Amino acid sequence: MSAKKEILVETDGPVGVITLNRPEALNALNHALMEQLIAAVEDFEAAPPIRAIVIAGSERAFAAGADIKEMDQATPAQMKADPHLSRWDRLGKCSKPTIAAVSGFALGGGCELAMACDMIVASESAVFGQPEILIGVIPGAGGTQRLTRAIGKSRAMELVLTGRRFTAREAHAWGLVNRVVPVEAFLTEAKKLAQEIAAKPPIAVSAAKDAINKALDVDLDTGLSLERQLFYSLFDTQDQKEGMKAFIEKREPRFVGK
Ligand code: DAK
Repeated sequence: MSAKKEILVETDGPVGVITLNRPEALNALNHALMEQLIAAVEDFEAAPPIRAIVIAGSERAFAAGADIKEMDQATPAQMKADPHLSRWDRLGKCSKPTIAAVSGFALGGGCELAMACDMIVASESAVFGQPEILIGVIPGAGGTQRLTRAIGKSRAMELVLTGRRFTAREAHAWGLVNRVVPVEAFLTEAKKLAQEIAAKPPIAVSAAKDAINKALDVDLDTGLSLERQLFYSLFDTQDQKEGMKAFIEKREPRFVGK
């Protein structure tokens, strides 16, 4: 493992911020970076005061993909056996809300990393794409699945089969990106959204996230049933009692996360 810090980690009140930090390689997602990134996500997930997580790149690059120089000579068996690859699935399973702050290149694994987050705030200069076809492969970290779910089959098919890049505006029009903001504002806007969500009752936030994610995977009846179970379970929380009491008393609620 590289001793170098491939990411920077900071907190801003209840928001954990992870910044990818390999500028020399446009934040290409090598093993060391992915290991550090997932460790940081797990730390934030385990820390009660942290209620939302922002994953950011630089202005020039969110991430230009998995590190091609680490895999160009690999065999199928080596790729399959690589213990680092399981880390790619971990982010999507994080129970706390995650927001990708994307500027510049979000290509290949970079686009997949952004899509594994719950929401994407993009700068006007953000460029998305799944260019794997141009180097002889296909997306391997969720690109064919998450992109298709987000923007529909025809568009995903064209983008993955041609490797064509697409802009933040296109991504926004297609529903992949929550909002497009001026370059200088992409990180602050992502943090602002994270702060807004972090102020909400965290058990309800986590339940809502779980239910929405399931909506993409299960049939409607199963989804409705899951939603109902989660809804009922929240009546066991102090925050539900406080939220409804505060409404009746015409005051702001004070959520405690219990
Ligand atoms: N890997 C390694 N190095 C990269 C890189 C990458 N993906 N992208 C850029 N770099 C490095 C360049 O090699 C260069 O390094 P030096 O030559 O200076 O040492 C430096 O970053 C600056 O890049 P450029 O000189 O190329 O900069 P330009 O502005 O001219 O071009 C670019 C920027 C982003 C258009 C270009 O760098 C580019 O096309 N990059 C590659 C984009 C790409 O093909 N990405 C997809 C990679 S495949 C999986 C998990 C993940 C994946 C698959 C499976 N499992 C869990 C199973 C993911 C796969 C991929 O992402």
